[in-house]
Amino acid sequence: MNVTVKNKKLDSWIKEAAAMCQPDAIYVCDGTREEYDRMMSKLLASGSAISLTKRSNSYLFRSDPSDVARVEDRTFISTSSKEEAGPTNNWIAPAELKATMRGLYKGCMKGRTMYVIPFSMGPIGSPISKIGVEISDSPYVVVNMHIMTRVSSKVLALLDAGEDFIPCLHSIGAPLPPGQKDVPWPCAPMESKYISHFPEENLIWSYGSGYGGNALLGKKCLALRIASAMARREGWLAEHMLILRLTSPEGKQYHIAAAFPSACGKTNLAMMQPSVKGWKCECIGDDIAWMKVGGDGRLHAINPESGFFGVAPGTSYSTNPMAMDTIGKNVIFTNCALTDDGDAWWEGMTDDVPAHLIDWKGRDWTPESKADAAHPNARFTAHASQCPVICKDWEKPEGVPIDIFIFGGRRGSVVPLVYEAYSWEHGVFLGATAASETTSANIGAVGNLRRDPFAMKPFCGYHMGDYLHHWLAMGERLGSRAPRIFYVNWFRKNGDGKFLWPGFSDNSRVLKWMCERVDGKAGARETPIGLMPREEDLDLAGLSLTPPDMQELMSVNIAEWKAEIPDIEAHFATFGERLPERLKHQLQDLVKRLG
Ligand code: GTP
Ligand code: SPV
Ligand code: MN
Repeated sequence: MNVTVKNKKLDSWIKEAAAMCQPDAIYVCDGTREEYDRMMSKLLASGSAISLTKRSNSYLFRSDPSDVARVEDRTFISTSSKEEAGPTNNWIAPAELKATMRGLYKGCMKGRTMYVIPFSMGPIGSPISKIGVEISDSPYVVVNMHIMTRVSSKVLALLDAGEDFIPCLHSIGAPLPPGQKDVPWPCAPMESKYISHFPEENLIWSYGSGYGGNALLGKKCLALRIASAMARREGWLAEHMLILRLTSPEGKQYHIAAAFPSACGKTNLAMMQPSVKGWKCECIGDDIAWMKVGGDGRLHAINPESGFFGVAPGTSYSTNPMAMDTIGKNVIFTNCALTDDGDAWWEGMTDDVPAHLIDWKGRDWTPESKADAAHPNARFTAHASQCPVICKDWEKPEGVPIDIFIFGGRRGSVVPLVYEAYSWEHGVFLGATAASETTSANIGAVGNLRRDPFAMKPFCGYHMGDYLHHWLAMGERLGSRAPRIFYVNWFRKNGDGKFLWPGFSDNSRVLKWMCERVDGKAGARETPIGLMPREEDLDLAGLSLTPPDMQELMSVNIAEWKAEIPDIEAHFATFGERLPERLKHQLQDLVKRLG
C-alpha cells in the first residue's frame, strides 16, 4: 500500500477487502492530474482505451457487449425485512446476500490492483457533503470517479481526522490468471452481477459490472439509494433531479429542479439555452439533487456530483450546444463510434453521417449497416467546470433555493405538454403516478410504459410508500415556502410518430410560463388533470407549430385519461397499507374531475 491510512474503520475495511479479494497490489488514490494520466497510460497500453487524436486528452472505451447499462434486475435493497425494501425494489436478506457475494468476491481481484478511491459527494468539507470510499479493481472506474466526484487526498485527510465514510466495494468480477492476457473490458456474466445496498448500515457492494451506475458507486448507489434512505431518517431529500437557474429579462432568478427518468431529458434541460428572448439559463447539476430546508424555511439544493455522465446519442450542436462545448476536451467516451480521423461519433451528432466508422463493438460500419454505430446508452464523462453555462454558484455549500419542481416522463400519447398541480398534495400525486416509456439506460426492454414515481423507481433505497409520506411531510414543513409543482411531457407524438413539440431550447417557453405562474403573472385554465396554460398564456413567438399540432399537444382526452385510472389503482395497490391516505383522496378527486 502506497500510504498509511490512519482512519481505523477505513484501514480495517481495506485489510478485510484485500484478504477477501486477494489483489496483487493495493493503491490509494490521490485524485491528482498526474494520477489520472498515469492510469490512462496504463489503460492505453492494455488496449482498454483508445486515444482520440481529434480531441485533446480524450479517450474512447468499448465495453463488453453484455455490460452496457444499469442492471435493475440485479440491483438489490437488502434491508432486514423484505417489507422495508418495498414493492419497487429487489430484495435478498442481508445474511444470504452477503454470503453469496463473499463467495463471489473471494479471490476476485487476483492478478489485479485494488484501488482505494476516497471521494466526496458535494464540495469537500461542506456540511451537506458525504464522504465515500470506493474500493475497485477497475482503473476505468478510477478515471471516471476523478471526473464525476471529488477524489482527493484532502478527503483522506478528513478521514485521517476521524470523519466517517460510506464504504463502496466494487469488483468487475474477473480475476486474471497468471500469464493470461486481459480483455479490453473484463466483467462477469449477468447472473453473477449484484448491485447491492445495505441502507441500514450505509454500505454498498457491487460485483460483476464495470458500467456507469453499476460501477461508479458515488452516483446512483450512494447519492441516490443510500442517500435517499439517510435523507428520510434525517429529514431531507435526495432526488434524481437536474438543477438549473433561469434568469428573467428583468434579472429575477428562479431555481428549478426537475425529475425525469433516465434518458428522458435532464442533461438537455439542465444546459438548455432559451429560445425566448432575454431569458438566461445556467446549469447547476444534470442528474442528482440533495435538498435541505435552510434557515429561511426554503428548500436549498446542491449537486453532489462534479461531472456529467451524459447520454451521447442525440447530443448535437442543434439539440444541446452547451453539452457539445463541454465535451471539447478531457473527455471519456464509452461505447461511441470511432471516426477515421480519430474522433467519437454517435447517432444524431451531425447532419452528415460519416461514410465509414468503427462501431461501438469495434466492427467496420457504413451508413448501410443495420445496427447503430454507437450504443443507444453510449455516454460521455466530462467535468462540470467545462460547461460554458455552469452557474457560478454551482459549488456553493448552502445550495440554491428551489422555486419550482417539475416531474415528467416520456409519453408518446395521452399526456399533454405541461400542467400545474393544484396543491402540494396534488403535486405529490403527479410525482407518485409519473409514467414513462423505458429507455436503454437500463438493460431490458425499451419503450415499455411503466410507473416510475418521481423518476426514483430504480433509485429509492427504501419503501416507496414511505417515500411518498416523506414528500407529504416535507410539504407540511415547507408550508407557503414550498416550491410549485408542474408536470411536463416533451415527447408526445402525432399520428406519423413525429414529436409534436420541438423541445430543447423551446422548452424555455414552458419554463417561462412556470416562472410567471410563480409570480402570479400568467393565466391558466382548470382541467381535470391540473392547471394548463391557454394558448395566450404561452410565449410561442417565432415558433412554427401548426394550430392542429398545438391543439393535440395541449389536449386532455377524457377517455384516454379514464383508461389510465385502473393502472394507477394497480400501481397504488402495490404500496398496500403504506400508501398515504391523502394520495387515495387525490386519485378519487381525479376520477371525479374526469366525470
Ligand atoms: P440520464 O443521464 O440517463 O439520467 O438521462 P437524462 O435524463 O439526462 O437524459 P438526456 O438529457 O441525456 O436525454 C436523453 C435523450 O432524450 C437524448 O437522446 C436527447 O436528445 C433526448 N431529449 C432530451 N430532451 C429532449 C426534448 O426536449 N425533446 C426531444 N424530442 N428529445 C429530447
Ligand atoms: C441513469 O441511468 O439515470 C444515469 C446513467 O444517469 S447511470 O450512471 O448508468 O445510472
Ligand atoms: Mn440519471
